[in-house]
Amino acid sequence: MKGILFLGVLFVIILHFSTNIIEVEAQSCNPSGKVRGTKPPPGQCNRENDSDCCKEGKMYTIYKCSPPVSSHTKAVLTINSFQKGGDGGGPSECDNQYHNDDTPVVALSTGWFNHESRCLKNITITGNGRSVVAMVVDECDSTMGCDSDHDYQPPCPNNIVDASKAVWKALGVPHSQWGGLDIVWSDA
Ligand SMILES: *[C@@H]1O[C@H](CO)[C@@H](O)[C@H](O)[C@H]1NC(C)=O
Ligand SMILES: CC(=O)N[C@H]1CO[C@H](CO)[C@@H](O)[C@@H]1O
Repeated sequence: MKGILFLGVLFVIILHFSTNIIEVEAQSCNPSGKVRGTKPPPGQCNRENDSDCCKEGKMYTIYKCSPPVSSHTKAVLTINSFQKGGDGGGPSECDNQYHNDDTPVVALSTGWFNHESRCLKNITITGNGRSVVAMVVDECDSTMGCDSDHDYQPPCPNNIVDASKAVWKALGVPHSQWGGLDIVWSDA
């Protein structure tokens, strides 16, 4: 009797772990490597609004993929300037233009940007109890960073919606809290 109970418990434990493993595998997006940080040359890496600058010798993980997209894909909302001279570096990849930060525009991590397939399309972002529609204009490059093309900023994590301040305003997030917010997004 005790033996059967023991086997039963063991079975449940094994089942628990094996379903966990399957779940992890379905969600998996493995790193594709690392880049080594180099010190930004003088005048490089715009620190506007606390942009992160690469640290010399630090290793940064890079990704070619993002987590699978669903109707409520979890992401982290960050802030970016898409204006000329802002912390976003060059013009947006989708249209080679700069964008006014008072318009709701975003950059997506490389996997979600998906080879420009979401370019100039809208996504719905839900966070802080509100929703906003924003247009995808750029890539937040998860595959490279710490070079002049990326203003000596680290590679993007693979789960980022990098948004203009208009998006933060529309979600009603107090200015002092702009920077990192758990959100969900979907194709609009
Ligand atoms: C995206 O949304 C904007 C503003 O709501 C709208 O003007 C534009 O037509 C939309 N674009 C697409 C591709 O749906
Ligand atoms: C993207 C963004 O919010 N940029 C802001 C950075 O900080 C300056 C000065 O406070 C603002 O003028 C920008 O709008």
